[in-house]
Amino acid sequence: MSTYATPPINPLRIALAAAQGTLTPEGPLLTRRLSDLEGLFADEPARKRAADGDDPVVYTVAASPVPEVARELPQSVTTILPGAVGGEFHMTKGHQHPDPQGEIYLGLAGRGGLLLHDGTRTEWIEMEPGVIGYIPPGWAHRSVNIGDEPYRFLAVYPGSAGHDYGWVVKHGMGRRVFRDGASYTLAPFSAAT
Ligand code: S6P
Ligand code: ZN
Repeated sequence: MSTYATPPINPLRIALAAAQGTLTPEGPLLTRRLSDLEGLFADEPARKRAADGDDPVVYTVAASPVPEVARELPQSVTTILPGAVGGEFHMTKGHQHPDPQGEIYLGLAGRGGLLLHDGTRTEWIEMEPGVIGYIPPGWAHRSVNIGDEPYRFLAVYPGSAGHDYGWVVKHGMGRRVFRDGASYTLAPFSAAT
């Protein structure tokens, strides 16, 4: 049997309730409101007005109890509520994994998209229930709700990958995703005003 610097946790049975967005047993629950997303939307004055008003929840992340440590595979369920700021659809902060490792997303509910950027190239994967979006090592990723209902997905990622949010602030994400009638349009990335 192998020896480990950090002993692995015990086998776990985890129940995923796709309609509720819960994992049981549950780990930490994170809630991001517009006030947590300063400087991320193109129309920063619109974001600030809404944040200073009712400050709506943009997304939640419900984690399982599997820890973010080397060799473990943590999971989380992200739910992005429908809405837009200055026409730009609700989205996650976006991050790069400082230890470049792959990650998978599985669509659970609603309509969304997975925006990927490696500093030069940009990719867009439309997501819906049953679709796996694969994030290769080295690609920053952001999720966007392009529908009128909550968009929800399961993420599974290496516990030692880490999360670098500054990378996205510095490099952008290549595109922004705006409402366009009943659909959406991918616009060139622009700095927040
Ligand atoms: C973790 C994975 C997701 C995101 C979540 C929120 O590697 O990619 O669980 O953390 O979708 O996005 P963000 O960019 O705020 O972490
Ligand atoms: Zn990630």
